Amino acid sequence: QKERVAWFEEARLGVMIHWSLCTPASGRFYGERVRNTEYAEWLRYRNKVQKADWDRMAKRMPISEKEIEDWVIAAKEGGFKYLTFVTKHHDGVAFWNSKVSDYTYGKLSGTGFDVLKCLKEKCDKYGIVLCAYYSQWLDWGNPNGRDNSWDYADEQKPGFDRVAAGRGDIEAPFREQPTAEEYDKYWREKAMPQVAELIKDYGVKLIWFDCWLGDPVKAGQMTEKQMRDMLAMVRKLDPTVIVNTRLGIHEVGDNGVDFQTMGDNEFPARPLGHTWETAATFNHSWGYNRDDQNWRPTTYFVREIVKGIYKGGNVMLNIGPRADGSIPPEIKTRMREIGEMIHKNKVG
Ligand code: JFZ
Repeated sequence: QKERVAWFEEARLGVMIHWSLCTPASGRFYGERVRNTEYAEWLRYRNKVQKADWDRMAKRMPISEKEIEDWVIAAKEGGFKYLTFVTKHHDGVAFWNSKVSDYTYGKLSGTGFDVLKCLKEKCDKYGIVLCAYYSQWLDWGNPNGRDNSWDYADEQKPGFDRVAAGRGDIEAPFREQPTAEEYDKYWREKAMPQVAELIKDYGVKLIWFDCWLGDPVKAGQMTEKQMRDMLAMVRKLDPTVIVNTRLGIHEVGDNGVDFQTMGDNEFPARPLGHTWETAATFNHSWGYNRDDQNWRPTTYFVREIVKGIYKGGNVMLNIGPRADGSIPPEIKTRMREIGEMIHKNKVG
């Protein structure tokens, strides 16, 4: 396990890229802001966006090799060593041509474009390590996934209100959560085989799983067996691939995962005795949100990086590109300035 994380500890700095179907909406649906959060990537859930409306977003996000190369160049110039791309967020849409599920950007956009394949080529070209964020717990696009009470509502249930549904105001109990069997079907038939594809077909070196902190088993999110089976599969496919605690397993070390994911912008008071990483955004939302223009200054991030390294951890900064794939200028400037401060002074 120590050997497995050596490259990651040495790398120290990473970038994350959230570019998913939320980007064309950029924090609003029919003029209404994303409800009760600044996280633009939660729009589908918060505003109860119906599947047909959501899927159409893919046609409003054209991208080419050039923008993807720009992501990697921005990482390189900033002195970042690895790049964690959101391959599937909570909405369930995969950004590679998955053979497991055709709920992909390539199919929905009609372009057939394999974003991850292109990104892999660019990362190889510039010597950046490709890593994958994968939302294993949540998948709002899968009928067996959790928490989608609006697309899969049971209209036969007493009290169902079609007008409220049209407004996007339907909540459970009009659709129960999937049964344990149904959810397990999602886990075995989509989540596990897709993660396998990421490792086998794209050679990603890190799987950045995602669920809320706390105990996922007690919270009824995933079973111990599901999480352990996922980990065992990753280990078997490629023993050099590393995994974070947001798989739902909090133990770091030989019997557990490889590093701890801290809360957003959170640093431990003292070194933890194991590998860890803090992920942070330049503003607040992870996906591009036109209503979130609270950009923190470059000096703030340089301080975060120094603090992170001083406490023995990694720092990963997030880019939320716009629908056309371009990096917002506010982020571009900050990344370049970070690179200048660190590398001109020969710190890294
Ligand atoms: C999760 C996602 O829900 C979010 O959309 C984004 O992708 C982010 C990187 O990960 O959000 C979280 C999950 C857990 C914490 C913070 C944000 N946490 O425990 O501090």
